[in-house]
Amino acid sequence: MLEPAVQKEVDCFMQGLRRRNHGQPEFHQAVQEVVESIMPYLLENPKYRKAQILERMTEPDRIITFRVSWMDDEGNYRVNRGYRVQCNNAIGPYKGGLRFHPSVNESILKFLGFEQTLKNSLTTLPMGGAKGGANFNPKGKSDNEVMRFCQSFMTELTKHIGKDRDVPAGDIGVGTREIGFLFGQYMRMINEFTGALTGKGLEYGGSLIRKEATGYGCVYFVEEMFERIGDSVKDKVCVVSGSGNVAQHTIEKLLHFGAKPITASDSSGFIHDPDGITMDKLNYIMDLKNNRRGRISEYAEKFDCEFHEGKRPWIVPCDIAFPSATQNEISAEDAQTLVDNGLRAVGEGANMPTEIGGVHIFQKNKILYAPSKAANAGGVAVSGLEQTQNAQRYSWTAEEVDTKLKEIMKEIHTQCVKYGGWTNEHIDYVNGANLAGFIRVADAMLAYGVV
Ligand code: NDP
Ligand code: 2IT
Repeated sequence: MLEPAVQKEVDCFMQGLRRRNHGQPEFHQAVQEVVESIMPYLLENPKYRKAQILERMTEPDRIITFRVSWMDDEGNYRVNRGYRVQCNNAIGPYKGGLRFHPSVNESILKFLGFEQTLKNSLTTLPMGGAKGGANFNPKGKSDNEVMRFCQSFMTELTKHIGKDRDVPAGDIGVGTREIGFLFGQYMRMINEFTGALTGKGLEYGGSLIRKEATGYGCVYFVEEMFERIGDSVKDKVCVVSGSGNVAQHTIEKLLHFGAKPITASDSSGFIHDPDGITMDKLNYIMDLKNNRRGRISEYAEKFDCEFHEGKRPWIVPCDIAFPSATQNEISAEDAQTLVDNGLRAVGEGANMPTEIGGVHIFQKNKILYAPSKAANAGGVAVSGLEQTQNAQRYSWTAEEVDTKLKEIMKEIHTQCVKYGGWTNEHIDYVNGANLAGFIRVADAMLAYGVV
């Protein structure tokens, strides 16, 4: 609970933000979570308020919107809306993923870009924050349709990106296949081979461990939280949502650590495998999702376990929850159910997967709660390492990249402990991540004066 005077300031700021950004609930939510964390610090340090840092940080540098016309396999004209929201480049060139999903709109991309700005700051690497994408649904589209869409999208996006300007990567619906098509078109347009995208294939400038980095990093972070209290993720029962890039590599790293993942999901429902998802079963999921682009329900048929149609996995008792699908997938009610069932920790692989009411429940119950901007920062961190390797025209081994990823996740944990332990004994990782991420960007903005 915030002090009444702090709450009043939060409410006042949020009222203005809502008025300026009408009808953008996801953006309001992301900002509110941060403002609740940092307002006590801002009140103690008036220089940030005098310089209107919060007002400026919540106003993206620019929002680019464009038409993406393409032709489907039947020869029909199709049109989608493309975006790039360049939020803040105070500490480095804009950096952040591209999302292709029918739900994509300005509110979602502004929330993701704002989160990305603070997340990238936490990595300690020189990266600003951005996010982009389109309301394009890759599901059911042929490879040729996806290629034509990507080429049309990149024909416009090329004008706004570059290795020292803005470096996009993948997110929901954008994986190695899409990055290949996008990078191919980018190179055609500028006639140079430069690392203006990350998440590239290994043959053309990609980094080892990038595809694994978000899920691996999330488990490394949760292990750090347990280690601090003399425990470990080993033998813990884990409930994972999603079955895409982040979920797959979270499950893989959990298996390396001797934990027991028992669920996976997609937008149709979740599978519950009480015997545990093994490495063989995970390989089946990877083939199902990455090659055959099938549905997770097929897992239940193949391995004879339950499929819960239209449901999320939070009703299954567990020690650790790893939401790894999308935003707002854990409601306050889900959070309470998890806590009532003995939850110890949460590692957010997805961006903002927990509604604010759920965040408060985790905080109140002193759950080891790793918020997304800390827990899933491993993905963009290895993207940063991919940029470094491209700039050096050199590639590091998987071991070298993995070691650096572990070091970065450890450092993020250290920063969260430093800034999240200033009010009481228990580490509030939400406050820690928000404050640590904010200060670096804010201090850079202060140095620039009125810009
Ligand atoms: P993928 O596209 O590889 O996988 C997304 C998964 O989430 C799929 O299983 C998908 O199911 C499911 N999903 C997507 N939207 C919904 C929805 N509205 N309701 C239920 N399930 C849904 O994406 P990623 O694994 O890359 O991304 C997952 C999350 O992790 C996102 O929040 C993303 O922003 C975040 N993230 C990703 C990073 C990365 O490096 N890729 C880095 C940091 C964060 P279906 O196939 O049925 O749509
Ligand atoms: O949300 C994220 O951090 C990402 N989708 C990864 C961004 C990146 O630039 O690698």
